[in-house]
Amino acid sequence: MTRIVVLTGAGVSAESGVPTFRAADGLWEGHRVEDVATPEAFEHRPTVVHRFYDARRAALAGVEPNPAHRALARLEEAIGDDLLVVTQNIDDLHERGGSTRVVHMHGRLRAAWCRACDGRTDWYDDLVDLPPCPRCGVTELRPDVVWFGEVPYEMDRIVAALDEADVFVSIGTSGAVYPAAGFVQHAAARGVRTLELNLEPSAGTHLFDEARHGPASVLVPEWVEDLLR
Ligand code: BV8
Repeated sequence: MTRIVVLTGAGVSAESGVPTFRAADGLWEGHRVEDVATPEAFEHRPTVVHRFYDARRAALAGVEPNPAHRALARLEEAIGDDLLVVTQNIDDLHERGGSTRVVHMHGRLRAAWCRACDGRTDWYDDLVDLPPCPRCGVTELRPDVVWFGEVPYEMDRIVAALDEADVFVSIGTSGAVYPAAGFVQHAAARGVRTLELNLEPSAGTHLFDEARHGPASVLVPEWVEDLLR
């Protein structure tokens, strides 16, 4: 029975040194992220898109979970199945911080998806040199991430968790991208208590019962310690 659904965005990993989308002004090497994170970009400029994800995958080796990730893992240790973490992030810092109940609704950087056999495999290296799929050998691997215009993963599971939750907490997200940005309305419409923990007011901050502003590495441990007191 999910009592608490937590949604996280790039802000929860910011203090680990993973750049957020806004901090980079949504730009990467002069490209707008919205123009690189799309199936069309991958079809027309696969090398640019592969380099975008290869660079971010390589950078993951140099970052560590921060107190916010570890506090959420402590909460899962205390309440188990009553907590579900839904993350928009494609980094693996929630898992490396100790969380096991994590839904990557926008996919995972350290995973490759074969367009020939549909197989998904953990992946830690570059994809730009078109390595063969470990399962079928065809060189049709793409990053296993959800691009703009593609359907987020595990939406049924997420909506079911929101429907049965008592509390919805949004951490470190600007509320700019749907359907994740709409989860607060979905929760509020069902009488679920909603809380925003973010460095600054997000686009949807007015939709939350309560909003606390500051760094996730301070706000999240405080919130978890209060809950577990
Ligand atoms: C879909 C993976 C149909 C890839 C990402 C017009 C209107 C409304 C919607 C649309 C529209 N036109 C198109 C759409 C749909 C579109 C969309 O929303 N577009 C936007 C641009 C308007 N959405 C889609 O295409 C989605 N698919 O709609 O399919 C559907 C719908 C429902 C059900 C079934 C099918 C797919 C979107 C997925 C795109 N992929 N990521 C990759 O990573 O490269 S999106 C990416 O950006 C993230 O995953 C995240 O979702 C999004 C925003 O990023 P944030 O995580 O919020 O980060 P950001 O930098 O923006 O903000 C950071 C926040 O942290 C800030 O608020 C900051 O203050 C705070 N912060 C910073 N430091 C700290 C901190 N907080 C605390 N502590 C700190 N230290």
